[in-house]
Amino acid sequence: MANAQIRSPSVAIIGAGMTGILMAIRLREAGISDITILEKAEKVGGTWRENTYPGVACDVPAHMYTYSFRANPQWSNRFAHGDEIQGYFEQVAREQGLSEQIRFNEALEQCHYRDGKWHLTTSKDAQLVVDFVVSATGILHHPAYPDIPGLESFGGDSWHTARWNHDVDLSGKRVGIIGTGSTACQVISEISETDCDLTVFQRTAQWVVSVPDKEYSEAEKTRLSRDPSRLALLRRRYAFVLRNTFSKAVTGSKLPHLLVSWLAKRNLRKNVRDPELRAKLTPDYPVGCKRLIISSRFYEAMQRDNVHLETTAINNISEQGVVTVDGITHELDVLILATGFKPFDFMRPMDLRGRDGVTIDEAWEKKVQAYRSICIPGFPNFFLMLGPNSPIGNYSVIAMSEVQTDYVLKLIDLWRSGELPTVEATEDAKQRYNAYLKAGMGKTVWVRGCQSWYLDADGDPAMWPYSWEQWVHEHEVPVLDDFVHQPPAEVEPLRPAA
Ligand code: NA7
Repeated sequence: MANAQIRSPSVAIIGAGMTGILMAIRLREAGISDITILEKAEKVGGTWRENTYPGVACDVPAHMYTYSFRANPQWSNRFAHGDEIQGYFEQVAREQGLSEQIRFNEALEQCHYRDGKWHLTTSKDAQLVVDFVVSATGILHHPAYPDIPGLESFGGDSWHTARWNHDVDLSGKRVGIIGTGSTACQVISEISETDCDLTVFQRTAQWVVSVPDKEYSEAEKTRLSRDPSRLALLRRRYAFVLRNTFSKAVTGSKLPHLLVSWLAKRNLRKNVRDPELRAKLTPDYPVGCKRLIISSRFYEAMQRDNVHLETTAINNISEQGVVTVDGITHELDVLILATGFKPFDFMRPMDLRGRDGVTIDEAWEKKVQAYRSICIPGFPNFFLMLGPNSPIGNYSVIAMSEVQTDYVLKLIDLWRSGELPTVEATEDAKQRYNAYLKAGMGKTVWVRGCQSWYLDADGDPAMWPYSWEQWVHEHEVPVLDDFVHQPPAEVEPLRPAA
């Protein structure tokens, strides 16, 4: 922006995952150097550091799942494996000299707004006072443990997929897995190839589209590194296909939905021959209502001799294993919980208080909402990255973070130039924005009769119901009228930047 800068901000970024790294890079490019990054763990990577289960991979093509400014011609596969993605983020952080700037093993515990500043207390009891806080804590970050009676009484080994226990060798063991979401499908595809005896406890069948993986040969990688335009073209092609198929299919476009539905149904028909198994694997809701599963291996895995599909509901868990409502105990040595995450927890349990000591729980008592997913009225100069109604789904979350990061930088620029005394969306703007979102929800597939992690407590999808293009367009220029303009009493008068 061309505005003269009269203030220079200090910024704390919470989390050194994909978004935190990106935000730090962009802030520095904008000439902001007073940046503190707090990371609760011992290394960067966020979700890719935490999810190390067998078969972990990104179901968005790797060349799209990269920062736009840091292409990677070296991806081994179309769908990159988790450890390779983790390596990519570590490398970017190293290249950018960020690793030295990140305060590892230091979580943010308290974050209070008073006297026009954010006052932070970390797990190491350190105190920080900053102008801006960016919460880059990720969406799928808090494991959801199932509320099944007797879970703690299980006598074997048990863990959530996001806390994989690598000390236990599954071979020769009776293994049970609860869940059939994207994570479970990857785990099942991988561990079914070992000699464990695997029982899959499915509560709801899933639609699966098969997109084959592909290994890039050394020659292809060399061609891609020598010719950046080839790499850029590959990225654009994937982005085009995803936007015009999966993304449109879920937000109400008929033709893309027909196409994706056809792909999912054909995959099931063609690849599961046994009619009884096929019936059990057939969902009773429209394709895309739950997050679509991308896998060319899942159905094959489900037909292996050592894999059993159990669709009778679970009654409880006993010391021996899983007890279904028909009274049968499925005896197990290992129980894996592929039961997903709590997507509405965001930065919690951090003690976050905005203006007048209002806690985030109070602000979100009725509903988890934000203005443009990012700004929460009453929480000035606080940005929630990938907040409620970000366009998550079958598209690259990195692309989303890049759009949101640019938008946040524009807001910070308005503060630097003095056009905004603080960056705080008005309550009215938040309500109008959420009414606009709600108006679009009716035509999306997420409200067509299924339960999923997309839905909040009121059954409203916390998703973006319009097109990707519209979302990008709406983040290009901040609407000044949507922000508080009267400097609150506690904000210091403007002073020139040092
Ligand atoms: P998901 O997609 O939330 O899947 C969780 C799975 O666990 C799903 O099949 C659930 O069945 C099942 N589940 C959860 N609780 C229970 C209980 N109590 N009993 C039986 N089954 C249960 O999580 P994932 O980790 O697979 O994927 C999350 C996202 O990560 C994914 O969408 C990608 O964006 C990456 P349900 O369908 O609710 O009946």
